[in-house]
Amino acid sequence: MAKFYITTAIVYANSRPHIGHAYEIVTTDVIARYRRMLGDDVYFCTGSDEHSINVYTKALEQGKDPQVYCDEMAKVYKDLWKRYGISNNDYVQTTEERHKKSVMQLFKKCFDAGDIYKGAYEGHYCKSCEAFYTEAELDEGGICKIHKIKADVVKEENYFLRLSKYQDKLLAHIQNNPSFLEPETRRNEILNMIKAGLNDISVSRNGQKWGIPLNFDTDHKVYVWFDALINYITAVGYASDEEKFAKYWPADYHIIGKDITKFHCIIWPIMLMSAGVPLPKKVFGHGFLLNKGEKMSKTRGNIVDPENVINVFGADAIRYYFASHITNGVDGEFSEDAIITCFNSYLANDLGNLINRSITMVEKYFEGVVPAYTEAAQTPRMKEIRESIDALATEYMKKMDVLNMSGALEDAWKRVAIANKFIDESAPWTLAKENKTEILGNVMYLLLEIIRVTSLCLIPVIPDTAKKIWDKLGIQYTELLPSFENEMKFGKLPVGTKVSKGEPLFPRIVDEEKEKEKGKKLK
Ligand code: ME8
Repeated sequence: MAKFYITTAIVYANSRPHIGHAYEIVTTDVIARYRRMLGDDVYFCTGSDEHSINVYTKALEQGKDPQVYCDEMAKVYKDLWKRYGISNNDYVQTTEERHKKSVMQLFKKCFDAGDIYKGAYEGHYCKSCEAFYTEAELDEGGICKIHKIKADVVKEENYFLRLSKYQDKLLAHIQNNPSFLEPETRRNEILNMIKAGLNDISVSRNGQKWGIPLNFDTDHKVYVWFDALINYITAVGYASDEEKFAKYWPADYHIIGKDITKFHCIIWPIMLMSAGVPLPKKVFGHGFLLNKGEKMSKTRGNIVDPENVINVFGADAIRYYFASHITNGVDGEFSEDAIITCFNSYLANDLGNLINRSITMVEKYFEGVVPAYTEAAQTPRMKEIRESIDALATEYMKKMDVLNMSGALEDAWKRVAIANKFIDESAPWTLAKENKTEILGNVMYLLLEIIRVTSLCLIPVIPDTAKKIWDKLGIQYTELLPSFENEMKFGKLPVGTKVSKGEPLFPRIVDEEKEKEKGKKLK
């Protein structure tokens, strides 16, 4: 059993959930569930980034104790992720004791290695990015390029980490390990940054009230990014559980947004190199969800609330949309119209209708009992379809293995399209009239097999619905299929099984606004 450790970024605790957070955690969940399905020992972790000064300020504004506020916000996220069907094994809050211990240990290792020194910082600091910037990195007038706010001018005595010392080593690592940082565009950005030269960075802030104090100089708090990145090792037992740490570290995947690649691919690996901890195997910087082509931001007032979205559409529609309609690695579009169209056409029409029509016919022509497939009645077209079923597992896994979920689902949907077309091509109603029972049995068996293999491909994406499909097919599966490739082979559906149509799985989503508009036009 291989271990597989996967993480998302940890969210700033002062912000309410954002649809971009939901996108990141859903796509990570799909990968985690995929690996679990294949039998890996998966550890999937997410969490809250709580030592930002913005968290402290927000808590005080609301008249709350910062820790109480952090716990409340963590609960908001945990409850929401449950509704999204997220299967994380752990949730790290950076104010937890286990995390403080882990931060202190890593800080000390870097210090003992001679890589942390006291110096004076004079420059800019964007509160929203929680990042230090040189003037050249900001827009004119010292404006942060990301948040469009004026960065603070800071003059502080801080502790610095020697990024410069590790510049060549990091460059060589990324050049020699192309899979360390994906996709390619992110990799090139980071390689260029390293080649341009790395400056040492502050890893402590002086005189702040909130954060983890340095135990040898308590006026200083650990810089929030240095603190937050360490969550990835805290979760698997760094400084608290050696056995667990040896088992799960290094992480197989850090899934993060493209805006924070620099922290994960420059600062984080150097912290680990300095402390003598192995580097994660891969950092994947996904794209951003845009709202009708525009970046979502507070100033534009176009941030989509994932709580509203799940209230309206339910988890299946959103999970399927994220996995199938957004190409991992590039920016994607989020709109309610796109979700409705995707759900209605891919799930309700393509798959839902296929299931309904096929089972209705098996009930009508074979009293609901799965008929035998006979070689004698096999036509060349049937043979082709059989072969395309057999080829699906390899195609699907090849894409899932490189995080191309949309490609993997596209391959499955090609089979769904084949099946829908095959109903019309083979006209089962005529075969029934002409008493061509063997041929009709083969047609039905092929349709049911396509439904079955599609449901297996859906285990990581919409697991509860995959189970409902098995109920309709009268078969028992689990989400754990170490022999996935074998189960995907044509012919695994037992002959004689009783199918049942039951309730439709994907009732079409009606866009009430549009229906009203149509009504108006008709009048
Ligand atoms: O950056 N589309 O937290 P965060 C897709 N605490 N993803 C988006 C997005 C969008 N529109 N907006 C944000 C932080 N994200 C730090 C991380 S990790 C040690 C510390 C993604 O709450 C973003 O890229 O601002 C990041 O990966 C995650 O949401 C959390 O963002």
